[in-house]
Amino acid sequence: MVPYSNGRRRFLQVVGAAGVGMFAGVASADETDPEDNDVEDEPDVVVAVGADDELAFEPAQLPLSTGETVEFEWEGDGHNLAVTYQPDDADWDGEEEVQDAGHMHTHTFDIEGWYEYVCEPHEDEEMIGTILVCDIERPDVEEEEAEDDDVGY
Ligand SMILES: [Cu+2]
Repeated sequence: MVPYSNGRRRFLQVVGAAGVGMFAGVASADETDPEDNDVEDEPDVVVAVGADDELAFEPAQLPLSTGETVEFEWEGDGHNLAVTYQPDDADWDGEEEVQDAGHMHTHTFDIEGWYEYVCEPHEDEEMIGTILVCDIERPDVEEEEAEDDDVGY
């Protein structure tokens, strides 16, 4: 998984931030989207959809351990999430309808493999995301100082 080492460091930072957000969410416990009431788990990772008016998913490349839950949070208007590739036995529907800021879509990735998705209104602007789900334990990088090499994803 060497090609993903940078992504994984970044991923761990995202998870840390998500953890803090989750805690705040529990404290206030007020935002419940009725459309997402089949959520099985608290999210492990949050992916921003169209943050800062960028036509992008952030992070756009996401390594996951099998069984982790991702919450996609619309931070800009006019985006959808069409799944263009996933493993044969996976059943991710994505979010076909174009949605605006504030919308959330949650999915738990139980099937190992490679996933690709696009925002159809902005596919030409390369608003594309990929997720690699594999059954590898997340390494404990607590004392490993992440070198801040700027890989411009
Ligand atoms: Cu878009």
